[in-house]
Amino acid sequence: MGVDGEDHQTTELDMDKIPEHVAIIMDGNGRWATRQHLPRVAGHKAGMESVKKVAIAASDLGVKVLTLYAFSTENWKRPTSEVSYLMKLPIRFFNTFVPDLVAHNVRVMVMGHIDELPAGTQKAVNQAIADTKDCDGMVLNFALNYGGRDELVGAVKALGQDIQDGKLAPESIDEQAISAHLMTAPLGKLADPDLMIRTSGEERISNFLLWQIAYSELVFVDQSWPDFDGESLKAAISVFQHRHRRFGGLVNK
Ligand code: V07
Repeated sequence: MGVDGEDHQTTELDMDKIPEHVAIIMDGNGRWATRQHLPRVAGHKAGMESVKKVAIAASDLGVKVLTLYAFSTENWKRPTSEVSYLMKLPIRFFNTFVPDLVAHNVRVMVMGHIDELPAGTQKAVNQAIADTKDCDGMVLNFALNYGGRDELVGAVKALGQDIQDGKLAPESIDEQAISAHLMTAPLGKLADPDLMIRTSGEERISNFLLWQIAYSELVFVDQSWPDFDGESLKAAISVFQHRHRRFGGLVNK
């Protein structure tokens, strides 16, 4: 409770030090639901509402890329009923939220193996991408059927193929060549998150972005994803702003 008697926080941010790329592991939807005796899918539904709120809040703060871990390559191991519910969320998201995104000039991008998703889900994802393609504000980048190690396997395969085809010499493989073969390559100089947030108290990366977080600030928050809102995002950005970034002592971006 603040001195003004209102039950809200007001985090003061340095608007000149807003992280350009924020990545979030949206954990705790199932636990949030179970805690209130609801089925796990109710947590995923509530989680989607958080996606909408947090995306607009990030865009309003001037974040340039917001990457959200929506579905991992390991999530297929969950019960079939939960997986099929999750697979419908991009459709629901598309039907209810794309006009709002366009109004906020937000562009949807997706990284991951979209080709392995149900046809209707692929269609909704591609529609969201197509309908927002002219937006030049924040990029809302969904990691969908994505795995960090799988992404690196793909990059190594592509580099190996380039060598076999005589297009690349092994000695010319450098960090830039690897980055160029990752799923974040379309983000260009914004490919690496400045800030990675994980909700729900777990302090792990769980095969989300691996290469790209080499110098990211990691912020773990106890709130479940359905409870995370614009104010929570500001609080995490405030933590980020109080860290001293050293980039391995090499550069000072
Ligand atoms: C999903 C809601 C957020 C909490 C975590 C899991 C459940 C948005 C999307 C989405 C993905 C691609 C796209 C448009 C929307 C989504 C899945 C799960 C599988 F183009 N939320 N959300 N996709 N959850």
